[in-house]
Amino acid sequence: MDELQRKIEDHIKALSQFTATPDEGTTRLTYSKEDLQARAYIKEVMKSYGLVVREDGFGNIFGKLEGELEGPSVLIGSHFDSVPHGGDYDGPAGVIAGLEVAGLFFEKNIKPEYPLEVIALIEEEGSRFGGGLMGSRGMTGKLSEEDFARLKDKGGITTVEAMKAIGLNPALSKQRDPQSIKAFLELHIEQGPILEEKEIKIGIVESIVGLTQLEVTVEGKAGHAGTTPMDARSDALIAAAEAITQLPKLAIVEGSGTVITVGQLNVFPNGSNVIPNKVVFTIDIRSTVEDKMINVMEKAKEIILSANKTGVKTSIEQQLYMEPKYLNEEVRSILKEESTDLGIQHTSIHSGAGHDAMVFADVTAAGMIFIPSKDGLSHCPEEWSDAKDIATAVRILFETAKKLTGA
Ligand code: HGY
Ligand code: MN
Ligand code: MN
Ligand code: MN
Repeated sequence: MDELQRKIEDHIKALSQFTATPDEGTTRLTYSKEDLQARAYIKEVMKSYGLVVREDGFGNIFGKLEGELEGPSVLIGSHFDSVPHGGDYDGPAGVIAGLEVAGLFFEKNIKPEYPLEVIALIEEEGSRFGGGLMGSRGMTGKLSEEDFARLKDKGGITTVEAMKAIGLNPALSKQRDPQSIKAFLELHIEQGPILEEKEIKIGIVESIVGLTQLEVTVEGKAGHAGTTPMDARSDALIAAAEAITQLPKLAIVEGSGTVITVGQLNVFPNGSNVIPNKVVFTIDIRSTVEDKMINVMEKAKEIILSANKTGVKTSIEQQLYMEPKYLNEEVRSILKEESTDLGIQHTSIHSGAGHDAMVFADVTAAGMIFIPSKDGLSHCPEEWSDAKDIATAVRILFETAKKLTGA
């Protein structure tokens, strides 16, 4: 195993310890104790590579290698939060790749013309505050300071309170000046089966699926499970269930490339002998075609609102809306060229997962590469990718970063 691969293995092992659910996958929620542990580790590695470390008002971490010029910077990294009981690679693989690209600049004592900034982004998954892509949306002005400060987790704790609780400075950071960003590069695991099936190690991401997230609240009336006649109930869970079971066919009729998922459902008061008076659930809708995504979203809203006639009250909050994105042509061709130069077989690929790169694509030249996911699995403890493939990606990103920073 070469030195680079060994370092990558060490980083993966180190970060994998920072989980709230040891032995049951990685659960690292934003501004949690586990976030703080991962944050400290990432900053340590940044400092060991001579990077100037700072955090913005959202808690995104930056490790900057100064250039001959003040800016704009080439950003390289990914997110370091996780889904509940997720894997060790979704996000961290990209942060680690960014760190090790900076490590190669450091080892070879390369001084770029434009600065290189390794970036570790917060709350991409939305597991704590809902919606997701929070760190990148905050940086690019897609999430206003007020909206950011208003966000609450399931326990009613706001972002600002949660930041303070772990000693982060909750000074709400303004959107970063887009002029200060020259490009954004991200390595990510594919989270699907294509690269593994094709036996190709590198995917150059061409497009990213559009995605929208809704949070639905259904309010009924609590009551005694034993003494309340069936015709005298307004049961929030039954109403929610009747609506939810109608959702999958909305995506199925749109054909492949359009999907809908209800991943989170909370029942209140959640007593086995109490008629539920409130249910809160999420709807995640994705499509490669924006019109189809909108179509499914509108029909889902109709179904939810039609539940009102059964004596419950429903409300819908849009937590995220991202249209499908094409990534930057020029960066894509550099990634292809550098892969070819290094003799690495690669293929163009579409992403069915959302990523921070799709947010940065609105303000700068964004590029993304994938490595294979074992059995195409992700968002589960079985998620695994080969450190050897991360090392290969680092080599491609190093050459690309040199080109983009004018090194
Ligand atoms: O949900 C997604 O596509 C990403 O993993 N946040
Ligand atoms: Mn991810
Ligand atoms: Mn993910
Ligand atoms: Mn070259």
